[in-house]
Amino acid sequence: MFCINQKKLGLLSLLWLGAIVTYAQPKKQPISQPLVSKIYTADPSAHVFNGKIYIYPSHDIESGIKQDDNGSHFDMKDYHIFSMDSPNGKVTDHGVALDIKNIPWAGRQLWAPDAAYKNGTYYLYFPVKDKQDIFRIGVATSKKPEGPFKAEKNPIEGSFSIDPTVFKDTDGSYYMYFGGIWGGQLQRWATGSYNADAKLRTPNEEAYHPKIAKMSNDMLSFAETPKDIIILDENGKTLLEGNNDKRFFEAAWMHKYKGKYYFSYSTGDTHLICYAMGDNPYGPFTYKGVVLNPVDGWTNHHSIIEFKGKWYLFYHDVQLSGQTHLRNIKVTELKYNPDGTIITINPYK
Ligand code: FUB
Repeated sequence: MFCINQKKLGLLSLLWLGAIVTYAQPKKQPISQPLVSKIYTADPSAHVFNGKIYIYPSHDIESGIKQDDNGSHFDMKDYHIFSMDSPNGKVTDHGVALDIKNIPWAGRQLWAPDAAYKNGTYYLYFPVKDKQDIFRIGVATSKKPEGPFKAEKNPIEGSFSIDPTVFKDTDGSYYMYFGGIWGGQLQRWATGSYNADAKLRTPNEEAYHPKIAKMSNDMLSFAETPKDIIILDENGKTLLEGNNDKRFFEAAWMHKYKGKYYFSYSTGDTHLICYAMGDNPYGPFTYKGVVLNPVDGWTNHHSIIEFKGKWYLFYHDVQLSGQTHLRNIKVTELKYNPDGTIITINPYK
């Protein structure tokens, strides 16, 4: 005989309800799959060198360090470089290209890198904390895009904060864009010199400005003191800290499309990749919209390249691990509207 009391009936009803709700909400599907699954990778900076795509990502590891707002759990120690013949092609892991123990001035936390090529040499730019625990930007060189890279003895003079990206303009000039707030320490440089106790700005104050510096001919130093990049809203007003779904947080990237400059970046605590457009590499740039909606995991980071007439967005999420500090890189096609604005990408269907 099937016998059930009131309490059991209540519990059963709850289980049935749960099953119905789960069934009614199909699991969201990612629009693309991880490019690499043997190791964790993040912050993919992609470039086309010698007709191939090279990806310069962070190499995430389980450090055992507790998660905090300074990103201490991102305690990476080396870089691997990847290449592919096409965005859908086989991905080759070229192994360790640079190890933190071979960077003479480095302390800890090898974060998001980028690369550039000039006159027969490849340059790998990277942020890492120095031995005083201050983020600086370093450079390493190689004759091959995949490395191995040899680090310079000192960080780039006048560099600070994180997430360097080096853009080659059509006139052959190179510019570095960089910066990141919170754990990226940009707020500590607001007065022009380092202040470890600097407080974050309040919502009505101007947002922190990302930085730009033209590179010297040798690509190893800045040709000028870093300048502010100003991002304006649609009314021509500088974004405020309170506009945290639009203001710069970290992860700068620059690309040029039909003569316009596109400065794209992460909004950090609102997890978007946004972009702003301008008429020259220094800006000002006017906010235009969202490139990529939030991905699973706290951080959102990207790069944009053209390959054989199509445009691609490289990004990451945490599909393989489900953990914020163990990410995996991905790629998807990026499209423009006829007026040059970018069609927002949803990373899940
Ligand atoms: O990977 C470490 C940091 O997380 C990067 O430098 C940021 O852009 C964020 O993705």
